[in-house]
Order: sequence, then structure tokens, then C-alpha cells
Amino acid sequence: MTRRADADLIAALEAARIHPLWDRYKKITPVHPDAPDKAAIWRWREIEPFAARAAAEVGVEDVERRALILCHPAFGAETVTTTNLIAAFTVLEPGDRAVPHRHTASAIRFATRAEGAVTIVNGRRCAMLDGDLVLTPPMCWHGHINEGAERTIWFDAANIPLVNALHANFFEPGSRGENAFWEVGEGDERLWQETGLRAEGHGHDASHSPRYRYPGAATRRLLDAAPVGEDGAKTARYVNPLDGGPVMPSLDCCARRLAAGEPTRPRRSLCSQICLVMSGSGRSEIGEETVEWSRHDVFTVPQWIWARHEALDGDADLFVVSDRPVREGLDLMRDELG
Ligand code: 1HN
Repeated sequence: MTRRADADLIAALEAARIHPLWDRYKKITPVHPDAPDKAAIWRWREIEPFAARAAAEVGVEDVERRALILCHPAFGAETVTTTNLIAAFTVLEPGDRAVPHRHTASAIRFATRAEGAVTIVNGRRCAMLDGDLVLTPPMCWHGHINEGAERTIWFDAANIPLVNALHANFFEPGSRGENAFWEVGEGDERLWQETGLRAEGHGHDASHSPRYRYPGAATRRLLDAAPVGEDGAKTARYVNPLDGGPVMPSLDCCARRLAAGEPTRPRRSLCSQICLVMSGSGRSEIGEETVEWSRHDVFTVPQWIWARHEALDGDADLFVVSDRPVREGLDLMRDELG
């Protein structure tokens, strides 16, 4: 191999902490986005025994959270599910309390088998009935308690990888002994639970939704009524009731219903998506991967990969969480239908 003419110059520049753009151009300005990961699926039948083991082997009083985080090996040793996002399942035994804390990352809980559990967010008691979404927006205090007689397990998602990439994570632990944290009612959540009504004289100045709990029953009713969208699925978007925007400035949530025998059109979006199967079963073609899924499985649709979804054996409902508002806020969002 012949030595390039500028080799001495490049070495001298590097020693001076300067990089020559002509040598790095393709690396720092790729012609299109290239997700590090391919689609991946975590099956509920594989997760559930681990949740049972974690419940038996790890005391909730000894840990911050008894959460099992779904991690894609494409991110090496990093705790990442797909670019910017993590997904997890948290398990609580009857009587367990997950200590209050707060952080700058945005997170959500989606109740899969959580009946009997309650999440308290900034002094508001949020029930976790089947299909309920509970927001834990940036710097809102949150803790969880299982007040029922059965083990509870729910789905969590958060943008911790994004916040860490920005070196912007703050975390504040709460205290375990503080009973007042748990002894609250619905509180101000009642101001936001009546669709289409707003109490005058009550302000809200944060950019996230003032409403923290979105009941699953309402989502299912809206999916029944909603029209089929351009891509072939029905979509119910969870919104901030004050402005109709995403529930948090850096996380977007929606519920999607796929009709049996009607595959969606291929679509690629420049956002990272994590899909939780709420009900039904089906198949998705995502890039070169085909994933077959059923209730409570979790799969990813990495950014900028063609994806189409199909319900098998009846309709199927998916809960989808994405980092879309981040991409939109930076004028980076692209969405294409095939
Ligand atoms: C977290 O803070 C919670 O607050 C749940 O309930 C799951 C998974 C990874 C990192 C932080 C919570 C989590 C988590």
C-alpha cells in the first residue's frame, strides 16, 4: 500500500488535537442514518420466569427498582433497548414498595398485569388497571406499591440513554421511611381526568402533560371508534390535554389497532419505537427481520427501517412508545409510507 501524501500532516494534526475533515467526511456525515441495531423481540414467556425469579431472589427493600431491562446486544455493554430508549418490566410482590425517587429522564408505565398496584406521581395516586398508562415526567417524584394480593408486573419505558448521551441525568433518591408519600388520594389528577373539561383557576406551567394517568378503558373505546389511518392501522395518540401535543417533550405514546387480515403499509420513520403487545398476536416485518409476537411481548422498530405489521387470529392492539418529539423538535423527523 502506498503511503498517502498527507499522512505526515494528519499525524501532526492529530497530535495537535485537530482532525482533518477531508479524512473523516464520510464517517461524520453519513449519507443516511444507520441504526446500530436490528429489530429485536423479547417474549413474555421468557420474561415472566425471570420476573418470578427476581421477585424470589431480590428484596425490593434492598434495591432501587426490581426492574428487568430489555437490552439489545448491538449496543454492547450499554443498557439500551433501541437508540435513546430503554424498556423494562418491573415486578412487585404483595406489600412491596418501590422507594420514591425522581430524575430528569422521562418515563412511562403501562399496566400489563398490575391490578392491585398503584404508582404515586407528585402526590397523586394513579391506579394501574389493565392497559392504563401512567406518566412519570422529568423530575416528578414517583414510587410504586403493590396493595393487592397477587404479584404485579408492568411495562416501563424511559429515555435514559438519550439523557445520558446528553450527560444531563440528575437523580434524587427519596426516603424509604416517609409514610406521607404513600398516604395520598388522587389529588390534582382529578382536575385532568374529565375529557374536554378544564377547571378554571388551576395553572400548569410544565411542558409535559398535566394529566398523569390515561385509563386503558378509554383507549380501547377510542380504538373501537377510530378510523383506519393512511398506513392501514387505527391509532389513538396520548396527548397533553392543554395543547394536543405529545405527553412529554421527549416521549410520545400511542395505541394502535391492527385489523385481522389487513397488514399495514410499509412505513419507515426517523424515530426509535418500542412496541408492547397489549392484546392479540401477529407478525411484523422490520427490515430483514420477521418477528412473530403475542400478548405482552415487546419488540423494537429501530429508526429508519421499513416496517409492516399484521395481526393474526383476530385484531391486535399495540402500545407504542417513541422518541419522536425529540426528532421533531430538532427538525429531524422523517416519515415515509411505502
Ligand atoms: C426506573 O427509575 C423505574 O422509576 C423503573 O419506576 C424502571 C428501569 C431502568 C432505569 C430506571 C421507576 C427503570 C428505572
